[in-house]
This record gives sequence, C-alpha cells and structure tokens, in this order.
Amino acid sequence: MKRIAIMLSMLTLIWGCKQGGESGVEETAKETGVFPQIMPEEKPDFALSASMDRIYTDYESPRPDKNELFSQFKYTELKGFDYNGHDGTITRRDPSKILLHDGKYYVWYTYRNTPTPPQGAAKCNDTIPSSDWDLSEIWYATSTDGFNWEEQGVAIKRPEKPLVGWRSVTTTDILEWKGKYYLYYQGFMEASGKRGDDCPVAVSYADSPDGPWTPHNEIVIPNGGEGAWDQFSIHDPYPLVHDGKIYIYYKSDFGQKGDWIRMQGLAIADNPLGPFEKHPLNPLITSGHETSLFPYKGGVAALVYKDGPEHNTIQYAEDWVNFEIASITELMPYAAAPFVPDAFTDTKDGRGITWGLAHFINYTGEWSKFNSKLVRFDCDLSRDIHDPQMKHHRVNHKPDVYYRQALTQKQRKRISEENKALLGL
Ligand code: AAL
Repeated sequence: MKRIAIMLSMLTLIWGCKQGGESGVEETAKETGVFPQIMPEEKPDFALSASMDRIYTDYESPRPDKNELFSQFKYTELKGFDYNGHDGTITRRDPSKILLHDGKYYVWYTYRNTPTPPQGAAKCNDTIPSSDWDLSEIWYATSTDGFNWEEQGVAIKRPEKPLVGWRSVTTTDILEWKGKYYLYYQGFMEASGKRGDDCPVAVSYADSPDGPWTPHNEIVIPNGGEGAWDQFSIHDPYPLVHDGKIYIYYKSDFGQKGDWIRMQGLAIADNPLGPFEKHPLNPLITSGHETSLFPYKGGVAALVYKDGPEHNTIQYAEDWVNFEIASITELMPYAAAPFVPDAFTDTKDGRGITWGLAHFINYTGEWSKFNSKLVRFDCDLSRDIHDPQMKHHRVNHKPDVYYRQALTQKQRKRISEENKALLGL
C-alpha cells in the first residue's frame, strides 16, 4: 500500500513538472512533501533543511562548476629569481598584487639576503635573522608574461633606527591612487619572535612604480589599544579602492602566542597617508592568513585559506564588510597576490581574477634552511572567461599524495596498543 502511495506521489510529481513548470513543481512538492526531481530555480516556500537553505542563500549553484566564485588552482614555477640553491640565505615571499603599467607587470615582495638562514629570536643579531622575514627589504621585479621575471632590485630599504621598519620592512602591497603609487608594508621595530610577530603598517609613495620611493616614516595603521584583538600585529595590508575611499584589509594574530587565532580586519581612509579608521565590526573574516581580495560584481570576494574554521573557502561580501562563504575549494595559493585589473577603479561591476603570484614557504622542507619561493597561480574566478578545466569540483590526487600523509611512529604505537586492548592480546 505504502509503495503504491509513493509511486502515486512520484507520478504526481513528474506530472506536476510537466504541467506546471516551476510552480507546478513547488505545488506538487508542497502537496507530497517530497523535494522535487527538478530543483526549483528560486528558493521554494516550503520547509528546507539548513544545508538546503544555504544552496539558495550562499551559493551561485548547487554545482561548483557552475559557480563563478569556485575555482581550482594551477601552479607554474617562475623564471628569473636566484635562491642560492635554497640554502636559506635568500628568501622571496609575500608578494604584492600585480600592477600593469606601461606594458609591463610589476610585483613587489619581501626579499631577505642574509649570511645565514633564520636562527630564531634567541640567536638573532644585527646580521643573523630571527625569522624568514626578519632583516628584509622590499624588492621588485617586472615581466611581460607573468612567467618570466626580471628582478629590478630594492624598492624600500630598511630605514635608520628608530624609524618605523628599521629592523625589517616586509609583506607589502600596492595602491595606485590619483596617479601616484603607494606601497604599504609591515614595519618591524624588533626582531620577529622576540615577543610575537609584532608590527604596525607603514607606507612609502612614488610618482612611478619604478620609484624612487619616499618613506612617510609614520605608522599609518597602528596596532590596536591595550587588550584589543589587533593589539600586537597589523599584518598583510591589502589596499583596494571602494566608495571613493581606500579600503585596507589586514590580518592580526591574537589569543595565545604560539596558539594564535588569526582573523582579518578592515581600515578605511580618504587619504592614502591616513588617518585610517578601523571598522567597528572588526574582525570581519574569522579565518585566513595573507587574505587576498578582489572586486566582484558590486561587492568584494576574498581568498580565505590556511587558518581558521572557514579556511579553504572563497567568500563574498556585497557590502565589503559582511562576508559569507561562496564556495569551498582546495590547494589554495599561499599569500595569493592576484592581478586585479579593477583593484583601484572603484568599480561597481568587479570582473574577478585569473592569475597572480603566491609563495611556497619553507621550500625545501628543511627548517635549518628556511626560505620561501615565489610561484605563479592560475584560476578561473573571472566573469569574463570560462575555463572548465579550472572548474572540476575536486582535484584527483594520485595515491602517493595520500601515502605521503603517513602515520607517525607515535600514531602507529597508539593504534597498536588500542588494537591489542580491543582484541585482548
Ligand atoms: C606572513 C604574513 C606576515 C607575517 C609573516 C610575514 O605570512 O602573515 O608577513 O608577519 O608571515
């Protein structure tokens, strides 16, 4: 009897699909209480589970390959940079967004060239770095294809003590504003690792991307006050132009040193040299690390990777403040620094991104030779291309990738003991 009833309701459902299109489907679903075979385009007004509800509120499509804000990421080794055989004495990391100027791509990045690899805060001195980004400068390179780069040399040197950034200037990003150029960067005034990774943000400006760069020599985004979430670190300054203002998204590490919680905040100014006002809702994104963003339609999208409960997501904020998960992805670029053609145009119709630079940290995997290497990533997070090969909804890793995530001896021992107890051996 029950089977007949189900059959009848399914036949009714199919008949509803044929007869009434969407409304028929909804009506039939309401009558039968069974979610229809043809998924309603618009959010139906019958009861949905929380997860089903998100399909209509959060995602452009139930299929990632139909979601403009989903993409896989592909990686290509860059040419034009020497790393001393990756012995740890040279690092290039934390690249800036890519700027296109006079037919050339420009990128700025943290450059360290020291007599030794990083030795930790206890052993560091005026020439021995504490961390991979200690005793660093901001260098830059140019390219005409994004794969082959020509290193141009230093853009921002470390200033004299006690000016902001005297110990290290790192983790920079570029702003083009009213025909001038601004490089924002972390200005360390103590070796990273002494207390934490503590620094504010400084800025230098120039009339050309090739410099010369004039340091503003003042802190433009200060650390938070006593007890504030961003009291110690203002990392990864990431400027965009929106609503006629300069929006700088940034990260801070808070909670317990060594067990940091990392979240993203926003500071806004009318003038590139500040004053920057921090958003009252900060922190705005509960996850991520060097979080990169790009205008998308009328809002802004964010590549949120590495840390936090929502890592490995691409998020979207229509109002540039309240972010929602737009897709979940994998193998996301570290410190992604995309080419964002409309980063500074104050666009209301953001087009998205297709490539940029990123970095691999601890490139050789040997902590005693810690150094990082720049890499190119490509993706399809653009409204102007459709690359199906970037839209496969999973990366098919080969078995060796899984085998490399091997159990440790300690884990094997624990499992063996549990097994013996279970089997009474
Ligand atoms: C990076 C960034 C900041 C931190 C350190 C160098 O990944 O988050 O720049 O200070 O790590």
